[in-house]
Amino acid sequence: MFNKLLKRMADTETVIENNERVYAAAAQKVPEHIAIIMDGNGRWAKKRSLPRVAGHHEGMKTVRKITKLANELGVSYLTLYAFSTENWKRPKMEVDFLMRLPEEFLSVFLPELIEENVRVEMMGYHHNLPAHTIEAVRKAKEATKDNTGLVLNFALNYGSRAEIVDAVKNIAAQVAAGTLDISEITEEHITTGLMSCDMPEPDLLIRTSGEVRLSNFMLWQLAYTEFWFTETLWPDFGEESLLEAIENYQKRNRRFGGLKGEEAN
Ligand code: V07
Repeated sequence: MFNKLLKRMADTETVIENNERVYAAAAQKVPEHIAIIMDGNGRWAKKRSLPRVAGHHEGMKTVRKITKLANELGVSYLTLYAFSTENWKRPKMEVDFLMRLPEEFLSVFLPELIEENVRVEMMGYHHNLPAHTIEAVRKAKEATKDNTGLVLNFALNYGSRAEIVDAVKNIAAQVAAGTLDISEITEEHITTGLMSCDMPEPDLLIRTSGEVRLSNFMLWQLAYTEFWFTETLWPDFGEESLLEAIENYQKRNRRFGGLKGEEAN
């Protein structure tokens, strides 16, 4: 009885402490666009002698928590790397399971996303994706299209080099057609040819689980982004973890190649 009361007090303290951190973080410059490579779901499961898919399923709950907090903090765009074009190489059973997750996630959480004014988007290639997966995402996009809060952008069957090649092909076609001169080609032509063309570039990239690489994720868009790598596995990445990443981001002095703050004097 006494132990339970103590636990309850400790939990309440954590909630109060987190609320204070949310309030303080929201009062400063919050990253407008956060992109996350959600790694470590398989390892989380392995540590518990569970099948890898149990880790993916647990990771879905983290998506819910992090979306909610990002929205509360006033983040405008949250891009989550859910499935890469390289992930098709995984065992068929695992791929089939992953392709069911968008439906499962949305069947449980879509009402909540609507309630929270979140807009669902997807970035990635439709080809190869099962019809049921595309249909689930299409419905969610449709149901949330007029929402004005956080944009929750799932990178699904996404590969950065492929999208850059596509943007280049589009430019080449315009040159071949005589509607664009080579001398007129700018960065803007590439940027507008990417699937993220309607979003600002990410201000903060987070990768969980201790891997320190980009794995073909938003290579062009991350040119000036601040990086945050953490050993924490995605299913363990809680409110405190996102707050820690944002607090660290807020301490940094972004220069975009120029001079700002201290060194400018
Ligand atoms: C996936 C859960 C999170 C950890 C990373 C891998 C497993 C949510 C979605 C999703 C995608 C589109 C959508 C709504 C939800 C998802 C896949 C994997 C393939 F419109 N989580 N999650 N999709 N994982």
